[in-house]
Amino acid sequence: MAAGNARIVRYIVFAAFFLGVLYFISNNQGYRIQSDLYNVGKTQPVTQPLEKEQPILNSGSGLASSEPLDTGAKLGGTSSDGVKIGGDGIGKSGSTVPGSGISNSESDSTKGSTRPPPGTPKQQTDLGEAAMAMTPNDHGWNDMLGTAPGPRMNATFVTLARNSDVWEIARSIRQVEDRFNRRYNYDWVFLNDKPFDETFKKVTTSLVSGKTHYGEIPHEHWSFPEHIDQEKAKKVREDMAQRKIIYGDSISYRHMCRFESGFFFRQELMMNYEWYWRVEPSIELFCDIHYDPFRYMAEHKKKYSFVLSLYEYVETIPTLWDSVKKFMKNYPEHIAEGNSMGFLSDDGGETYNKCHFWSNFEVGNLEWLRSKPYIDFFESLDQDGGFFYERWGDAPVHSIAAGLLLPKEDIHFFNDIAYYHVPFTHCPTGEQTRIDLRCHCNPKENFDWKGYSCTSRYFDLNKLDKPQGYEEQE
Ligand SMILES: Nc1nc2c(ncn2[C@@H]2O[C@H](COP(=O)(O)OP(=O)(O)OP(=O)(O)O)[C@@H](O)[C@H]2O)c(=O)[nH]1
Ligand SMILES: *[C@@H]1O[C@H](CO)[C@@H](O)[C@H](O)[C@H]1NC(C)=O
Ligand SMILES: [Mg+2]
Repeated sequence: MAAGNARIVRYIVFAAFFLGVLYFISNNQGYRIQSDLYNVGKTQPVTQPLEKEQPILNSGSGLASSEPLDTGAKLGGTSSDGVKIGGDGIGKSGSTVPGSGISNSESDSTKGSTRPPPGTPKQQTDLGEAAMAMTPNDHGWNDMLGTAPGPRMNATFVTLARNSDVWEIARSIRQVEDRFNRRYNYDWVFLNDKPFDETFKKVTTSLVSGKTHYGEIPHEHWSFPEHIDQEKAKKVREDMAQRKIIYGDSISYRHMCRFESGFFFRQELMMNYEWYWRVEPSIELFCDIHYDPFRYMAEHKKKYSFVLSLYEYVETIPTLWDSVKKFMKNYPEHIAEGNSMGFLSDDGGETYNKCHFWSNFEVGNLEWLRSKPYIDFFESLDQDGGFFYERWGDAPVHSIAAGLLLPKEDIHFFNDIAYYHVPFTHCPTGEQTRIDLRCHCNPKENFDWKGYSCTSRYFDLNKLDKPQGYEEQE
Protein backbone atom coordinates (compact mmCIF):
# COMPACT_ATOMS: atom_id res chain seq x y z
CA MET A 1 0.00 0.00 0.00
CA ALA A 2 2.73 2.44 1.07
CA ALA A 3 4.85 1.42 -1.93
CA GLY A 4 1.85 2.01 -4.26
CA ASN A 5 1.38 5.49 -2.86
CA ALA A 6 5.02 6.35 -3.30
CA ARG A 7 4.82 5.34 -6.97
CA ILE A 8 1.84 7.57 -7.56
CA VAL A 9 3.64 10.44 -5.88
CA ARG A 10 6.64 9.80 -8.15
CA TYR A 11 4.40 9.90 -11.21
CA ILE A 12 2.91 13.18 -10.11
CA VAL A 13 6.34 14.67 -9.47
CA PHE A 14 7.49 13.56 -12.93
CA ALA A 15 4.42 14.91 -14.61
CA ALA A 16 4.77 18.24 -12.81
CA PHE A 17 8.42 18.43 -13.85
CA PHE A 18 7.54 17.67 -17.46
CA LEU A 19 4.85 20.34 -17.52
CA GLY A 20 7.30 22.77 -15.96
CA VAL A 21 9.80 22.15 -18.77
CA LEU A 22 7.07 22.65 -21.38
CA TYR A 23 6.04 25.89 -19.70
CA PHE A 24 9.62 27.12 -19.69
CA ILE A 25 10.14 26.36 -23.38
CA SER A 26 6.96 28.01 -24.51
CA ASN A 27 7.75 31.06 -22.41
CA ASN A 28 11.19 31.41 -23.87
CA GLN A 29 9.84 31.26 -27.38
CA GLY A 30 7.27 33.85 -26.52
CA TYR A 31 10.02 36.05 -25.27
CA ARG A 32 12.15 35.67 -28.37
CA ILE A 33 9.31 36.43 -30.74
CA GLN A 34 8.61 39.65 -28.90
CA SER A 35 12.06 40.82 -28.06
CA ASP A 36 10.80 44.36 -27.70
CA LEU A 37 8.11 44.81 -25.12
CA TYR A 38 7.17 48.17 -26.54
CA ASN A 39 6.35 46.64 -29.86
CA VAL A 40 3.30 45.33 -28.18
CA GLY A 41 0.85 47.38 -30.21
CA LYS A 42 2.50 46.67 -33.53
CA THR A 43 2.99 42.96 -33.53
CA GLN A 44 -0.34 42.33 -31.87
CA PRO A 45 0.69 39.45 -29.65
CA VAL A 46 -1.86 38.07 -27.32
CA THR A 47 -1.59 40.26 -24.32
CA GLN A 48 -3.15 39.40 -21.05
CA PRO A 49 -2.91 42.11 -18.44
CA LEU A 50 0.00 41.27 -16.23
CA GLU A 51 -0.10 40.87 -12.52
CA LYS A 52 2.49 43.09 -10.96
CA GLU A 53 4.35 40.20 -9.33
CA GLN A 54 4.73 38.22 -12.52
CA PRO A 55 8.20 38.28 -14.04
CA ILE A 56 8.19 40.56 -17.03
CA LEU A 57 9.45 37.90 -19.41
CA ASN A 58 6.12 36.21 -19.20
CA SER A 59 4.45 39.11 -20.89
CA GLY A 60 2.60 38.20 -24.01
CA SER A 61 3.63 34.57 -23.96
CA GLY A 62 0.08 33.64 -24.59
CA LEU A 63 0.01 31.06 -21.83
CA ALA A 64 -3.31 30.68 -20.17
CA SER A 65 -4.89 33.06 -22.61
CA SER A 66 -8.17 32.26 -24.18
CA GLU A 67 -8.13 35.27 -26.49
CA PRO A 68 -7.67 34.55 -30.17
CA LEU A 69 -4.53 35.99 -31.67
CA ASP A 70 -5.39 39.14 -33.49
CA THR A 71 -2.87 39.82 -36.19
CA GLY A 72 -4.58 42.82 -37.61
CA ALA A 73 -6.69 40.86 -40.04
CA LYS A 74 -9.61 42.97 -38.97
CA LEU A 75 -7.77 46.19 -39.74
CA GLY A 76 -9.84 48.91 -41.23
CA GLY A 77 -13.00 47.59 -39.74
CA THR A 78 -15.62 49.53 -37.94
CA SER A 79 -17.33 48.14 -34.93
CA SER A 80 -21.06 47.98 -34.80
CA ASP A 81 -21.38 51.16 -32.80
CA GLY A 82 -19.49 53.07 -35.45
CA VAL A 83 -16.27 53.37 -33.53
CA LYS A 84 -13.29 53.56 -35.79
CA ILE A 85 -10.84 50.73 -35.40
CA GLY A 86 -8.25 51.22 -38.06
CA GLY A 87 -7.79 53.74 -40.82
CA ASP A 88 -8.12 52.87 -44.43
CA GLY A 89 -7.83 54.81 -47.61
CA ILE A 90 -6.26 57.71 -45.78
CA GLY A 91 -3.37 59.55 -47.25
CA LYS A 92 -3.67 58.85 -50.95
CA SER A 93 -1.00 60.77 -52.75
CA GLY A 94 -1.67 63.51 -55.18
CA SER A 95 -5.18 64.12 -53.99
CA THR A 96 -6.63 67.56 -53.72
CA VAL A 97 -7.71 69.74 -50.87
CA PRO A 98 -11.44 70.24 -51.07
CA GLY A 99 -12.32 73.60 -52.50
CA SER A 100 -8.77 74.68 -53.07
CA GLY A 101 -7.85 72.97 -56.30
CA ILE A 102 -4.35 72.67 -54.93
CA SER A 103 -2.58 69.39 -55.07
CA ASN A 104 -1.51 67.92 -51.81
CA SER A 105 1.19 65.34 -51.86
CA GLU A 106 1.07 62.86 -49.08
CA SER A 107 2.50 59.49 -48.58
CA ASP A 108 1.06 56.65 -46.69
CA SER A 109 3.70 55.38 -44.37
CA THR A 110 2.42 51.86 -44.54
CA LYS A 111 3.31 51.61 -48.20
CA GLY A 112 6.33 49.40 -48.68
CA SER A 113 6.59 48.77 -44.99
CA THR A 114 7.58 45.28 -43.98
CA ARG A 115 6.01 45.30 -40.59
CA PRO A 116 2.43 44.22 -40.13
CA PRO A 117 -0.26 46.87 -40.18
CA PRO A 118 -0.33 48.77 -36.92
CA GLY A 119 -2.46 47.85 -34.01
CA THR A 120 -6.12 47.50 -33.63
CA PRO A 121 -7.57 47.27 -30.20
CA LYS A 122 -7.86 43.86 -28.71
CA GLN A 123 -11.15 42.70 -30.10
CA GLN A 124 -13.65 42.90 -27.30
CA THR A 125 -16.98 41.30 -27.87
CA ASP A 126 -18.57 44.50 -26.75
CA LEU A 127 -16.18 47.39 -27.23
CA GLY A 128 -18.59 50.01 -26.11
CA GLU A 129 -19.17 48.35 -22.78
CA ALA A 130 -15.56 48.32 -21.58
CA ALA A 131 -15.61 50.92 -18.85
CA MET A 132 -12.79 53.40 -18.55
CA ALA A 133 -10.70 53.17 -15.39
CA MET A 134 -10.35 56.73 -14.15
CA THR A 135 -9.02 56.17 -10.63
CA PRO A 136 -6.81 53.55 -8.95
CA ASN A 137 -9.95 52.01 -7.45
CA ASP A 138 -11.46 51.27 -10.85
CA HIS A 139 -11.14 47.87 -12.44
CA GLY A 140 -8.30 47.72 -14.98
CA TRP A 141 -6.48 50.79 -13.69
CA ASN A 142 -3.15 49.03 -13.44
CA ASP A 143 -3.38 47.02 -16.65
CA MET A 144 -0.63 49.05 -18.24
CA LEU A 145 0.77 46.37 -20.53
CA GLY A 146 -0.61 45.21 -23.80
CA THR A 147 -3.30 46.84 -25.84
CA ALA A 148 -5.88 48.76 -23.86
CA PRO A 149 -9.42 47.41 -24.00
CA GLY A 150 -12.35 49.58 -24.93
CA PRO A 151 -13.36 51.48 -28.03
CA ARG A 152 -11.19 53.84 -30.00
CA MET A 153 -12.29 57.33 -30.90
CA ASN A 154 -12.06 58.78 -34.40
CA ALA A 155 -8.89 60.57 -33.42
CA THR A 156 -5.31 61.37 -34.34
CA PHE A 157 -2.21 63.02 -33.02
CA VAL A 158 -1.14 65.96 -35.15
CA THR A 159 2.24 67.59 -35.46
CA LEU A 160 3.35 70.51 -37.56
CA ALA A 161 7.07 70.21 -38.13
CA ARG A 162 10.04 70.85 -40.38
CA ASN A 163 12.36 68.11 -41.51
CA SER A 164 15.01 69.58 -39.23
CA ASP A 165 12.70 68.97 -36.23
CA VAL A 166 13.00 65.21 -36.65
CA TRP A 167 15.04 64.41 -33.52
CA GLU A 168 13.08 66.82 -31.35
CA ILE A 169 9.78 65.35 -32.47
CA ALA A 170 11.21 61.86 -32.08
CA ARG A 171 11.72 62.58 -28.39
CA SER A 172 8.15 63.82 -28.05
CA ILE A 173 6.72 60.81 -29.85
CA ARG A 174 8.67 58.39 -27.72
CA GLN A 175 7.26 59.93 -24.56
CA VAL A 176 3.71 60.01 -25.87
CA GLU A 177 4.03 56.37 -26.91
CA ASP A 178 5.63 55.20 -23.66
CA ARG A 179 3.16 57.01 -21.43
CA PHE A 180 0.03 56.44 -23.50
CA ASN A 181 -0.21 55.52 -27.14
CA ARG A 182 1.63 52.17 -27.12
CA ARG A 183 -1.57 50.80 -25.58
CA TYR A 184 -3.98 52.72 -27.82
CA ASN A 185 -2.24 52.91 -31.22
CA TYR A 186 -3.83 56.10 -32.42
CA ASP A 187 -2.74 57.50 -35.79
CA TRP A 188 -0.37 60.41 -36.20
CA VAL A 189 -0.64 63.10 -38.86
CA PHE A 190 2.45 65.15 -39.71
CA LEU A 191 2.08 68.43 -41.58
CA ASN A 192 4.75 70.55 -43.21
CA ASP A 193 4.90 73.50 -45.60
CA LYS A 194 7.59 71.52 -47.50
CA PRO A 195 7.69 67.84 -48.43
CA PHE A 196 8.85 65.58 -45.62
CA ASP A 197 12.09 63.78 -46.38
CA GLU A 198 12.69 60.05 -46.10
CA THR A 199 14.55 60.28 -42.80
CA PHE A 200 11.71 62.17 -41.17
CA LYS A 201 9.17 59.63 -42.36
CA LYS A 202 11.29 56.61 -41.51
CA VAL A 203 12.13 57.74 -37.98
CA THR A 204 8.65 58.92 -37.04
CA THR A 205 6.93 55.87 -38.54
CA SER A 206 9.25 53.60 -36.59
CA LEU A 207 8.24 55.29 -33.34
CA VAL A 208 4.47 55.63 -33.75
CA SER A 209 2.39 52.57 -32.87
CA GLY A 210 -0.54 53.72 -35.00
CA LYS A 211 -0.57 54.65 -38.67
CA THR A 212 1.41 57.69 -39.77
CA HIS A 213 0.39 60.12 -42.48
CA TYR A 214 2.36 62.93 -44.02
CA GLY A 215 0.74 65.97 -45.59
CA GLU A 216 2.11 68.95 -47.44
CA ILE A 217 0.33 72.19 -46.67
CA PRO A 218 -1.18 73.95 -49.70
CA HIS A 219 0.44 77.25 -50.54
CA GLU A 220 -2.60 79.41 -49.75
CA HIS A 221 -2.59 78.14 -46.19
CA TRP A 222 1.01 79.20 -45.70
CA SER A 223 1.39 82.58 -47.40
CA PHE A 224 0.31 86.19 -47.20
CA PRO A 225 -3.36 86.73 -48.07
CA GLU A 226 -3.85 89.23 -50.89
CA HIS A 227 -5.22 91.95 -48.66
CA ILE A 228 -1.98 92.17 -46.67
CA ASP A 229 0.14 95.23 -47.38
CA GLN A 230 3.64 93.77 -47.71
CA GLU A 231 5.40 97.06 -46.98
CA LYS A 232 3.47 97.59 -43.81
CA ALA A 233 4.10 94.00 -42.70
CA LYS A 234 7.82 94.36 -43.36
CA LYS A 235 8.06 97.55 -41.30
CA VAL A 236 6.38 95.78 -38.41
CA ARG A 237 8.92 92.97 -38.54
CA GLU A 238 11.83 95.41 -38.60
CA ASP A 239 10.39 97.33 -35.72
CA MET A 240 9.76 94.19 -33.67
CA ALA A 241 13.28 92.97 -34.38
CA GLN A 242 14.64 96.19 -32.92
CA ARG A 243 12.41 95.84 -29.89
CA LYS A 244 13.70 92.27 -29.51
CA ILE A 245 10.24 90.75 -29.49
CA ILE A 246 10.55 87.00 -29.65
CA TYR A 247 10.01 85.77 -33.22
CA GLY A 248 9.04 89.38 -33.99
CA ASP A 249 11.07 89.47 -37.19
CA SER A 250 10.03 86.03 -38.43
CA ILE A 251 7.80 85.51 -41.45
CA SER A 252 7.60 81.74 -41.06
CA TYR A 253 6.55 82.00 -37.42
CA ARG A 254 3.64 84.18 -38.54
CA HIS A 255 2.62 81.68 -41.22
CA MET A 256 2.81 79.01 -38.55
CA CYS A 257 0.55 80.93 -36.16
CA ARG A 258 -1.99 81.68 -38.89
CA PHE A 259 -1.91 78.08 -40.08
CA GLU A 260 -2.49 76.71 -36.57
CA SER A 261 -5.25 79.27 -36.05
CA GLY A 262 -7.18 78.69 -39.23
CA PHE A 263 -6.08 75.76 -41.33
CA PHE A 264 -4.59 72.71 -39.63
CA PHE A 265 -8.01 71.22 -38.90
CA ARG A 266 -9.13 71.42 -42.51
CA GLN A 267 -6.09 69.82 -44.11
CA GLU A 268 -7.18 66.89 -46.21
CA LEU A 269 -5.64 64.32 -43.86
CA MET A 270 -7.34 65.90 -40.86
CA MET A 271 -10.74 65.65 -42.52
CA ASN A 272 -10.60 61.92 -41.70
CA TYR A 273 -10.85 62.55 -37.97
CA GLU A 274 -13.11 64.03 -35.36
CA TRP A 275 -10.56 64.54 -32.55
CA TYR A 276 -6.97 65.75 -32.43
CA TRP A 277 -4.16 65.91 -29.95
CA ARG A 278 -1.47 68.40 -30.83
CA VAL A 279 2.14 67.48 -30.11
CA GLU A 280 5.15 69.74 -30.61
CA PRO A 281 8.86 68.90 -30.77
CA SER A 282 10.75 68.56 -27.46
CA ILE A 283 7.79 68.28 -25.17
CA GLU A 284 7.72 65.90 -22.22
CA LEU A 285 5.05 63.80 -20.58
CA PHE A 286 5.84 63.02 -16.96
CA CYS A 287 3.07 60.65 -15.86
CA ASP A 288 1.39 57.51 -17.11
CA ILE A 289 -1.89 58.18 -18.82
CA HIS A 290 -4.17 55.42 -17.60
CA TYR A 291 -7.25 56.25 -19.65
CA ASP A 292 -8.03 57.54 -23.12
CA PRO A 293 -8.22 61.36 -23.11
CA PHE A 294 -10.04 61.33 -26.46
CA ARG A 295 -12.71 59.10 -25.02
CA TYR A 296 -12.92 61.26 -21.92
CA MET A 297 -13.53 64.29 -24.13
CA ALA A 298 -16.15 62.49 -26.17
CA GLU A 299 -18.04 61.00 -23.23
CA HIS A 300 -18.06 64.27 -21.31
CA LYS A 301 -18.95 66.32 -24.38
CA LYS A 302 -15.81 68.46 -24.13
CA LYS A 303 -14.58 70.39 -27.15
CA TYR A 304 -11.29 71.88 -26.04
CA SER A 305 -8.74 71.17 -23.33
CA PHE A 306 -5.53 72.48 -21.82
CA VAL A 307 -2.85 71.75 -19.24
CA LEU A 308 -1.11 75.14 -18.99
CA SER A 309 -2.44 78.67 -19.17
CA LEU A 310 -0.72 82.01 -18.88
CA TYR A 311 -0.73 85.69 -19.87
CA GLU A 312 0.16 86.57 -23.44
CA TYR A 313 3.00 88.93 -24.25
CA VAL A 314 1.01 92.08 -24.98
CA GLU A 315 3.43 93.43 -27.61
CA THR A 316 2.37 90.62 -29.93
CA ILE A 317 -1.38 91.33 -29.77
CA PRO A 318 -2.03 95.07 -29.20
CA THR A 319 -5.22 95.15 -31.33
CA LEU A 320 -6.38 91.53 -31.06
CA TRP A 321 -9.14 92.35 -28.63
CA ASP A 322 -10.43 95.20 -30.85
CA SER A 323 -10.79 92.61 -33.59
CA VAL A 324 -12.57 90.25 -31.22
CA LYS A 325 -15.00 92.98 -30.19
CA LYS A 326 -15.74 93.71 -33.83
CA PHE A 327 -16.46 90.01 -34.35
CA MET A 328 -18.75 89.90 -31.31
CA LYS A 329 -20.69 92.86 -32.67
CA ASN A 330 -21.00 91.38 -36.16
CA TYR A 331 -21.82 87.84 -35.05
CA PRO A 332 -23.71 87.99 -31.76
CA GLU A 333 -25.38 84.70 -32.70
CA HIS A 334 -22.03 82.90 -32.37
CA ILE A 335 -21.38 83.95 -28.80
CA ALA A 336 -22.29 81.08 -26.48
CA GLU A 337 -24.43 81.52 -23.44
CA GLY A 338 -22.53 80.67 -20.26
CA ASN A 339 -19.19 81.23 -21.98
CA SER A 340 -15.80 81.86 -20.37
CA MET A 341 -15.67 85.64 -20.78
CA GLY A 342 -14.73 85.77 -17.12
CA PHE A 343 -11.54 83.90 -17.93
CA LEU A 344 -10.60 86.33 -20.72
CA SER A 345 -11.68 89.66 -19.32
CA ASP A 346 -11.87 91.30 -15.90
CA ASP A 347 -14.31 93.98 -16.99
CA GLY A 348 -17.05 92.08 -18.73
CA GLY A 349 -15.41 92.11 -22.15
CA GLU A 350 -14.21 95.71 -22.39
CA THR A 351 -10.54 94.71 -22.27
CA TYR A 352 -8.60 91.47 -22.62
CA ASN A 353 -6.65 90.30 -19.59
CA LYS A 354 -4.27 88.32 -21.90
CA CYS A 355 -5.17 84.96 -20.35
CA HIS A 356 -4.92 82.07 -22.76
CA PHE A 357 -4.56 78.32 -22.83
CA TRP A 358 -1.17 77.25 -24.09
CA SER A 359 -1.90 75.69 -27.45
CA ASN A 360 1.26 73.64 -27.95
CA PHE A 361 -0.76 71.05 -26.00
CA GLU A 362 -4.36 70.61 -27.09
CA VAL A 363 -6.80 67.76 -27.18
CA GLY A 364 -9.80 69.03 -29.04
CA ASN A 365 -12.72 68.50 -31.33
CA LEU A 366 -12.07 69.11 -35.02
CA GLU A 367 -15.75 69.47 -35.88
CA TRP A 368 -15.93 72.46 -33.59
CA LEU A 369 -12.96 74.10 -35.35
CA ARG A 370 -14.59 73.34 -38.69
CA SER A 371 -17.94 74.80 -37.57
CA LYS A 372 -19.34 78.07 -38.90
CA PRO A 373 -18.83 80.01 -35.65
CA TYR A 374 -15.13 79.17 -35.53
CA ILE A 375 -14.53 79.74 -39.25
CA ASP A 376 -16.37 83.08 -39.11
CA PHE A 377 -14.24 83.99 -36.10
CA PHE A 378 -10.98 83.08 -37.82
CA GLU A 379 -11.87 84.80 -41.07
CA SER A 380 -12.94 87.92 -39.29
CA LEU A 381 -9.60 88.12 -37.46
CA ASP A 382 -7.66 87.21 -40.59
CA GLN A 383 -9.26 90.11 -42.48
CA ASP A 384 -7.94 92.50 -39.85
CA GLY A 385 -4.42 91.39 -40.68
CA GLY A 386 -3.00 91.04 -37.16
CA PHE A 387 -1.22 87.79 -37.97
CA PHE A 388 1.13 89.93 -40.09
CA TYR A 389 0.73 93.53 -38.83
CA GLU A 390 1.29 92.28 -35.31
CA ARG A 391 2.26 88.75 -34.34
CA TRP A 392 -0.91 87.13 -33.15
CA GLY A 393 -0.32 83.67 -31.77
CA ASP A 394 -2.60 80.71 -32.31
CA ALA A 395 -2.81 80.26 -28.52
CA PRO A 396 -4.77 83.45 -27.81
CA VAL A 397 -6.79 82.92 -31.00
CA HIS A 398 -7.85 79.38 -30.03
CA SER A 399 -8.37 80.39 -26.43
CA ILE A 400 -10.55 83.39 -27.15
CA ALA A 401 -12.59 81.28 -29.56
CA ALA A 402 -13.02 78.51 -26.99
CA GLY A 403 -13.80 81.12 -24.35
CA LEU A 404 -16.53 82.87 -26.34
CA LEU A 405 -17.98 80.33 -28.78
CA LEU A 406 -18.31 77.46 -26.30
CA PRO A 407 -20.23 77.12 -23.05
CA LYS A 408 -17.65 77.08 -20.30
CA GLU A 409 -18.32 73.42 -19.41
CA ASP A 410 -16.95 72.43 -22.84
CA ILE A 411 -13.38 73.34 -21.86
CA HIS A 412 -11.48 70.77 -19.86
CA PHE A 413 -8.37 70.99 -17.70
CA PHE A 414 -6.35 67.75 -17.67
CA ASN A 415 -4.74 67.79 -14.24
CA ASP A 416 -3.53 64.23 -14.76
CA ILE A 417 -1.62 64.86 -18.00
CA ALA A 418 1.80 66.08 -16.85
CA TYR A 419 3.49 68.15 -19.47
CA TYR A 420 6.49 70.28 -20.28
CA HIS A 421 7.13 72.66 -23.14
CA VAL A 422 10.00 75.05 -22.60
CA PRO A 423 9.86 76.89 -20.22
CA PHE A 424 6.75 75.72 -18.31
CA THR A 425 5.76 72.55 -16.51
CA HIS A 426 2.41 71.19 -15.54
CA CYS A 427 3.06 68.63 -12.79
CA PRO A 428 -0.14 67.30 -11.20
CA THR A 429 -1.02 68.79 -7.84
CA GLY A 430 -1.48 66.17 -5.14
CA GLU A 431 1.22 63.75 -4.02
CA GLN A 432 -1.04 60.69 -4.17
CA THR A 433 -1.95 61.54 -7.78
CA ARG A 434 1.71 61.75 -8.74
CA ILE A 435 2.46 58.44 -7.06
CA ASP A 436 -0.54 56.71 -8.63
CA LEU A 437 0.46 58.00 -12.06
CA ARG A 438 4.17 57.18 -11.60
CA CYS A 439 5.16 60.74 -12.41
CA HIS A 440 8.74 61.88 -12.76
CA CYS A 441 8.21 65.62 -12.63
CA ASN A 442 9.33 67.82 -9.76
CA PRO A 443 6.17 69.21 -8.12
CA LYS A 444 8.05 72.40 -7.28
CA GLU A 445 8.16 73.15 -10.98
CA ASN A 446 4.39 73.04 -11.37
CA PHE A 447 3.28 76.33 -12.91
CA ASP A 448 -0.47 76.03 -12.24
CA TRP A 449 -0.72 78.08 -9.08
CA LYS A 450 2.09 80.53 -9.75
CA GLY A 451 1.33 84.20 -10.31
CA TYR A 452 1.81 84.16 -14.06
CA SER A 453 -0.60 81.26 -14.61
CA CYS A 454 -4.29 81.79 -15.41
CA THR A 455 -5.35 78.35 -14.21
CA SER A 456 -6.70 79.70 -10.91
CA ARG A 457 -9.08 81.91 -12.86
CA TYR A 458 -10.31 78.90 -14.80
CA PHE A 459 -10.99 77.06 -11.54
CA ASP A 460 -12.74 80.07 -10.01
CA LEU A 461 -14.89 80.75 -13.06
CA ASN A 462 -15.97 77.12 -13.26
CA LYS A 463 -16.42 76.86 -9.49
CA LEU A 464 -14.08 73.86 -9.40
CA ASP A 465 -12.31 72.72 -6.26
CA LYS A 466 -8.59 73.20 -6.58
CA PRO A 467 -6.63 69.99 -6.06
CA GLN A 468 -5.41 69.33 -2.54
CA GLY A 469 -2.07 70.90 -1.81
CA TYR A 470 -2.34 73.80 -4.24
CA GLU A 471 -1.81 76.44 -1.53
CA GLU A 472 1.69 75.17 -0.87
CA GLN A 473 2.60 75.78 -4.50
CA GLU A 474 1.38 79.37 -4.78
N1 LIG B 1 6.74 72.96 -41.23
C1 LIG B 1 7.05 73.96 -40.42
N2 LIG B 1 6.76 73.86 -39.12
C2 LIG B 1 7.06 74.90 -38.30
C3 LIG B 1 7.66 76.08 -38.79
N3 LIG B 1 7.84 76.92 -37.74
C4 LIG B 1 7.36 76.28 -36.65
N4 LIG B 1 6.91 75.06 -36.97
C5 LIG B 1 6.28 74.08 -36.08
O1 LIG B 1 5.22 74.75 -35.45
C6 LIG B 1 5.17 74.42 -34.07
C7 LIG B 1 5.37 75.67 -33.23
O2 LIG B 1 6.65 76.20 -33.49
P1 LIG B 1 7.71 76.46 -32.33
O3 LIG B 1 8.98 76.88 -32.96
O4 LIG B 1 7.73 75.30 -31.42
O5 LIG B 1 7.05 77.72 -31.62
P2 LIG B 1 6.86 78.01 -30.09
O6 LIG B 1 6.35 76.79 -29.41
O7 LIG B 1 6.08 79.25 -29.97
O8 LIG B 1 8.31 78.36 -29.61
P3 LIG B 1 9.48 77.40 -29.05
O9 LIG B 1 8.99 75.99 -29.00
O10 LIG B 1 9.77 77.98 -27.72
O11 LIG B 1 10.58 77.59 -30.07
C8 LIG B 1 6.22 73.36 -33.85
O12 LIG B 1 5.56 72.10 -33.98
C9 LIG B 1 7.20 73.57 -34.98
O13 LIG B 1 7.81 72.37 -35.35
C10 LIG B 1 7.96 76.16 -40.19
O14 LIG B 1 8.45 77.15 -40.71
N5 LIG B 1 7.61 75.08 -40.96
C1 LIG C 1 -14.24 60.14 -38.64
O1 LIG C 1 -14.56 61.51 -38.72
C2 LIG C 1 -14.56 62.03 -40.03
C3 LIG C 1 -14.80 63.51 -39.90
O2 LIG C 1 -16.02 63.77 -39.27
C4 LIG C 1 -15.62 61.33 -40.87
O3 LIG C 1 -15.60 61.82 -42.18
C5 LIG C 1 -15.30 59.85 -40.88
O4 LIG C 1 -16.31 59.15 -41.58
C6 LIG C 1 -15.22 59.32 -39.47
N1 LIG C 1 -14.76 57.94 -39.51
C7 LIG C 1 -15.34 56.98 -38.81
C8 LIG C 1 -14.78 55.63 -38.99
O5 LIG C 1 -16.29 57.18 -38.07
MG1 LIG D 1 7.20 74.86 -29.48
